[in-house]
Amino acid sequence: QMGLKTTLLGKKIHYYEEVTSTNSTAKDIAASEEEGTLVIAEVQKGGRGRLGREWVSPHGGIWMSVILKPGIPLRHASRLTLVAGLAVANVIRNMGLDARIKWPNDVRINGKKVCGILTEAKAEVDRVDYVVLGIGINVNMDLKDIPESFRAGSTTLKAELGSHIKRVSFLQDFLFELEQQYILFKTQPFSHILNDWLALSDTIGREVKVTTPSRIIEGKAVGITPDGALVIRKADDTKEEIIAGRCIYARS
Ligand code: BT5
Repeated sequence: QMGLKTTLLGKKIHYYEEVTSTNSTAKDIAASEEEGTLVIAEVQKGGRGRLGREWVSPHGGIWMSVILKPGIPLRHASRLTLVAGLAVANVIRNMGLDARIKWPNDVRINGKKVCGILTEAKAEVDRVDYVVLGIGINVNMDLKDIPESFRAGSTTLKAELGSHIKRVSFLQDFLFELEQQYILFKTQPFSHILNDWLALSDTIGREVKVTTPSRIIEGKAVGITPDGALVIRKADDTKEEIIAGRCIYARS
């Protein structure tokens, strides 16, 4: 009924007017669902970012979670964040907007965040049972729908394009693109996706400050490891790899 162009993603869709978090709902049902099942909601009351941060999710956005069962080692799960970021950036670029990816999980237009990705996985020993890929895209909201404290750093597709977006056709295009990237992820060396990701990322070459729960690392982002960790060259010329953290550009 959605006219999807995919064979795997969205074969089954759980649609809600309102949930706490589509990622939480998806995790609750993931064990008994097939790969590709989607949870999508009009509004999230407790949308989550990483490390307990809030994700504002009013009417007009696309708040969704995809259940995947790639059978990969847990240490590779964060690669799917990059896969999803690449798919989002590609679809937005096809609309004529200059979407860029900020490591690890933001898609931005003109330096403003339009999408965030939250990847959560459950693993038995080292194999993932499932991965829940949570994707939030600011589509048709007005900037005033975003609370003032987040507004400066955020944007929406409507604000950038100057017109209303048809969410269903956007979702069809996005799921198609995500499925293509996911197939490449499963069949090709990850370096292929990483190369495409690097071409759209604006993080490498920047002076950055990355915050993790235990420390802050400052330096120049000089590369990305095969697993998607950010490589930072610090002032003392030593290098450090960070698999997860919040990245701030020193000058943006
Ligand atoms: C993220 O976290 O960017 C991951 C967001 C994932 C959201 C999706 S929606 C569907 C699924 N269900 C969920 O509950 N979550 C996922 P992080 O990198 O930690 O960034 C969070 C920060 O982004 C916040 O601290 C704010 O500064 C900012 N922010 C919050 N809401 C925003 C919005 N709608 N647009 C732009 N920025 C926002």
